[in-house]
Amino acid sequence: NLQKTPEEATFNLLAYLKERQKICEAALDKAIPIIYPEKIYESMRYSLLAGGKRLRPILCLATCEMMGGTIEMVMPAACAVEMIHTMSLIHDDLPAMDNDDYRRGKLTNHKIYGDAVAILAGDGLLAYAFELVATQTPDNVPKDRVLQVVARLARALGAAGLVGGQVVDLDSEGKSDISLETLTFIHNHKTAALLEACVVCGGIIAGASSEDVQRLTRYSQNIGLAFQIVDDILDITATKEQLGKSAGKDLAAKKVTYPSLWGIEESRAKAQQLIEAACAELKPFGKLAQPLEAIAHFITSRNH
Ligand code: GRG
Repeated sequence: NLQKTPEEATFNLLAYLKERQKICEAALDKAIPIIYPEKIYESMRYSLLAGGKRLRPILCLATCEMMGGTIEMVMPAACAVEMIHTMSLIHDDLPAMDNDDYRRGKLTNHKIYGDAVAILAGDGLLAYAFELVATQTPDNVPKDRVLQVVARLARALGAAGLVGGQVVDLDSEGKSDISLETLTFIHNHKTAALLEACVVCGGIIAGASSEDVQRLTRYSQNIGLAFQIVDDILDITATKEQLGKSAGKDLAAKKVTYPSLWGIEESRAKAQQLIEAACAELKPFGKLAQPLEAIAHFITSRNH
């Protein structure tokens, strides 16, 4: 029984992730049935149920449980973060942005449904994410916590988060003189902001104190940056098939990345330092922090 794993001496992360992925997939599948007009629901479901590690909802669930909350309390918020993440991937893949043909090993949304429906599918997922949190979070979660979650999610994806990071990233395209500061701005906004919202919202739903929210913020900022450094390393070391990217698109050659600034070995060392700093923030939570600790280590050891 995976509910008991934080109390066990050894923690089986792979079994934990598999179980949590299953729970999340089932909730996402249930959240969006196909009704009229079918085309838009099919397009939303095509990307939402296309696989992926489900790291964001799992972080949200794990943090809520660590702070004494339940899966039922946090599931609408967990589904919402995966919907927001998926919409950002759909829009990121469009011809006007990264122009990618493949995502998660499948043709991108616009390749199947066309640009207009892909844009609308992203918009539909984004709107539904907020509707879900606002209307489906159970009544044992005080409404002020729900309001805080809505505000945190909105901030993480707007111009202060994903959108801001994407704009600077688009501006940087093809330039070889991007500074470390700009690169870090891009990743803090494009990647770390949503990961932070996943962790912090999980904590808020469980009623975390402001001191604990600060700890969770530092944990998630560290894993967010480590995640991106590892992503940059994988862009160089993993095969295109593993990454599910378009054939012939060599991102590592075009873009300034952490490995291009620091080299692969130093990038690995920095990612490791960030993970250790992240885990240090979890010390006060003792054994209950095992899942979040193991997820932090998984970020540096993953191969896709
Ligand atoms: C949010 C309104 C709004 C617009 C979106 C397009 C855009 C603005 C932002 C781009 C955000 C983006 C694509 C960031 C990259 C994030 C990232 C590291 C994706 C890969 O995440 P994984 O490895 O993927 O967790 P899986 O497939 O496992 O979920």
